[in-house]
Order: sequence, then structure tokens, then C-alpha cells
Amino acid sequence: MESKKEFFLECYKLGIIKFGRFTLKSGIESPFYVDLRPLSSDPKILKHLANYLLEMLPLDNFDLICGVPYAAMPMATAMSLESYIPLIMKRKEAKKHGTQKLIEGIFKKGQNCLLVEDVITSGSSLLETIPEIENEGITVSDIIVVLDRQQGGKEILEKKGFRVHTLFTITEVCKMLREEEHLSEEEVDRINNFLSGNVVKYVETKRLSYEQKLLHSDHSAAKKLLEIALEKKSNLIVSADVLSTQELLELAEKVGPHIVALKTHMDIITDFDPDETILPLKDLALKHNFLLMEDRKFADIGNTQELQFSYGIHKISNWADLVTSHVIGGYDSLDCFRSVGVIAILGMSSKGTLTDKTYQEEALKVAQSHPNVMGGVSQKQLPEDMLLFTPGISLADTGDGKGQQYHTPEHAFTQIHTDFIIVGRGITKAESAEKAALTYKIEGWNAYENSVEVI
Ligand code: BMP
Repeated sequence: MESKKEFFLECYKLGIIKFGRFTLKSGIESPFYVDLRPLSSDPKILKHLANYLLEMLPLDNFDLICGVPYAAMPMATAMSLESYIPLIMKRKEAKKHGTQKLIEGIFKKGQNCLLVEDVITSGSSLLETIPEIENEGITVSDIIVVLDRQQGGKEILEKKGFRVHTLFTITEVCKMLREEEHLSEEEVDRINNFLSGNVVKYVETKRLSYEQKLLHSDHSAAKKLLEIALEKKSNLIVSADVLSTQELLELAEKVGPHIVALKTHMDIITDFDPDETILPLKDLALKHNFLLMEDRKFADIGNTQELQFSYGIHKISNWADLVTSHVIGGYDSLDCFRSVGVIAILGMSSKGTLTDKTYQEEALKVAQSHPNVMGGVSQKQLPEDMLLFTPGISLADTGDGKGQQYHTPEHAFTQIHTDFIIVGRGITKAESAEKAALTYKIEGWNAYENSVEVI
């Protein structure tokens, strides 16, 4: 093969980089514009490109290869043809009919996929694509990129643990073009000035990561929940506010793969039956690895709560991993919840709630001091030793006309450093609960990751 420089100059002739003034998708004005799609129209160049990329990689590591749609798809195809590594295809949007698949092709869970990208800027399209691939049980360890615009994306992905290989950087490209007098000194300066002021950086925050919380936590239910979060890359709890056993089980089956816990209000299930409702629900929780959180919101004296927890038709203590409880009955009222993780109701999401600042401060003191309590429901930030659960989450609505007040997952993670988002109707009333759960899972996980990253 010719030298890397000769190869680049061949590519350049196809008009893949233009210099001047260009307004990017983000609204920023850039002195250069990169579009590598023309490379796919020259079979010889595409084949060479595929081989250059393959030479840079430990090929034994990969079972599959996938291009980020659309520009990198022909590149990934060419690499697959040259290396015999099977190709899978990622759709931009799931099919509206039939299987609703996002990933097409033949693959098995546990396989490792090489991801191919044409240009990396902030890394945002890779950050959207990777969870969608990982959601199929496929791992992604390496990303190969043809051109790095050197605006921070590579570093962000590397901080997240991916190996990012790049064939060309914009600095290298400018140097080669300058040597060949395709670019003037002034143009190179303009590009360097642009690059120095347009790098995407991490935002430093003070919140603890799930790993750190796991190390510090001494509550077994909290540990379990954090372990599931890390394993499934999810911080989503779905609120199953449905009225029949069938609806409950169908929902659990659909959203199960994407959640850390299913929150129930068992007292609204009209045909509740311990054998018909709880046994299959427990099986689904085991199958999809999520916890059961009964949102009973206990609010009585200790003795009554003990009876409500273990007796009556629901026998919550027999099956729940987590329960919600007010702390209004005082410290001793929480003693009965020995076998579960208690999530204390500290602040509510509804308009006009009486859980004002003073209430929250007092309620927090009780909750924080009790060993059965592992966290709280609140719309405000909590101390780091408490896991924060935030309901009132929706991507579409700001309210429900009945006093509920909604925020986005992004808000919950950046503004109040929540640990888990609780979503009800945003998922249960969606056309496809499964797809909506996946969307909230990805939104929640990205928002969490952005909130823990340190420069
Ligand atoms: P939705 O996302 O459909 O608004 O449902 C929210 C769920 O969270 C409901 O089950 C509700 O009981 C619960 N919840 C809440 O909305 N706000 C709170 O402050 C505490 C809650 O448990």
C-alpha cells in the first residue's frame, strides 16, 4: 500500500474536506467541513481505507463489526469483506412494524463488536449508538474512527473506557495539506484557533458514582440495587400503575430487561391473588433481574405498620425487596421493616405538597438515622449516604392536570443528583412500553454518566 500521506492525498481529491466558513449542526461556525461520504463512491479507495483501518486493530478481539449510520456503514461493510468479520447493521430508528428491531443481522449475546465511525467531534452519535448495541447483549470495547476533528469526543469516550483508534487527526491532515501547499499558513492558524476554543469538556460535579456508593453502602437492598444498575446500565424504575394482574405481568415482561426495579401499588390491582399475581411477578423479577418495590407509603404507628407489612391480603413482607414509607410515625415506626430496604418519603412531587423545607429536614434526620432506611423519595438533593429516588419524571409532559409535576431525567441528574428515576405513565401509556422504557433507560444512564464525569 502507498504511504499514509499518499493515501490521504488521494482521498482529499474526492473533496472530503473543504475550507472556508461553515455553519455546523450545532450553530457554531467552523473554518473547515468534513464529509467522508464521497470515499464510498470510489471502490479502490474504500477498499484501501478498509485495509488501513483493519491494520490498526487487534482483529482477534472482534466477533462483529458495525458502522454508525449512515456514513460509516459502507466503510464497515468493506472492512467486513476484507476481514471476514461478520457485519451487523444498526438502524437509525426502530422499524415501526414487524420486529421493531434496532440491530439487524446475525449475532449472539456476549459477542464483542467493533464500531466504525467516519468522523468524531463531540462523540455524541457514538454515545447514542453504543447503548443501543449493548442493549442487545453485545459488548463494545473498541471504536475505529477515520478522522478525529480533535474537539474532545475521543477523550470523552476514552474516559468512559472505550479504546478509540483514529486513522487521521485534523492536525495531521492540515500538516499534510500545508506541506503540499493546499493550505496557507493563515488558514492553518485559523483552524488551530478554532480548535483551541471548541473542545467539548467534562463538567466536574461532586456527586458520587454508583461504584462509589456501592463501596460505602452497608444496606444489602441498596447494594443489590446498585449492582443491578451497574450491570444493566440502568437507573430506571418503572411505576406499574395498572389495574389488573394481566396488565401488570405484561408490563413487567416488556420493561423487565431495561429496569432496576418495578414499583407497584398492589392495592390498585383489582384481581389481586397471591398465587396468580405475586408468584409470576417474582419469576419475572428473577428472569429479568429487577427488584420489586411496593409503593405502600406506610404512615402509621409501628404496630399497625408491622401488621400492614406482613398480613392482610398483600403480605408485602413475603415478596417486596423495597418499600416506601413515610417517617411521620417517628423512628420506632420503621423498626418493623427488617427484611427490606426502606425508601423514606421525604418530599413529594405533587403541587401544594406539605413536605416543605422544614418537614424535609426533620424527616431526613429520622430517615438518615434508621438502619432500615436506604434512601428517600424527594425532589431535592439528599446527602450522599442516602440513595435518591425521583418520581415525577417525563420527557413529554410538565403535568397531568391532577397536580403531578414533571421534570426530565436530565434535570433530575444534573440539578438534584438523583440516583434513580421513577417513570409511570411516560412508559405505561406510551404506544410501546418496551421502546419507551429503553428510551428512558438510555436518557437516564447518559444523564447519570454526564453528572459523574470529572475533567
Ligand atoms: P407518573 O410517572 O405516571 O406520574 O407516576 C408516578 C408514580 O410515582 C406514581 O405511582 C406515584 O404514586 C409515585 N410518586 C409520585 O408521583 N410522587 C411522589 O412524590 C411520590 C411517589 O411515590
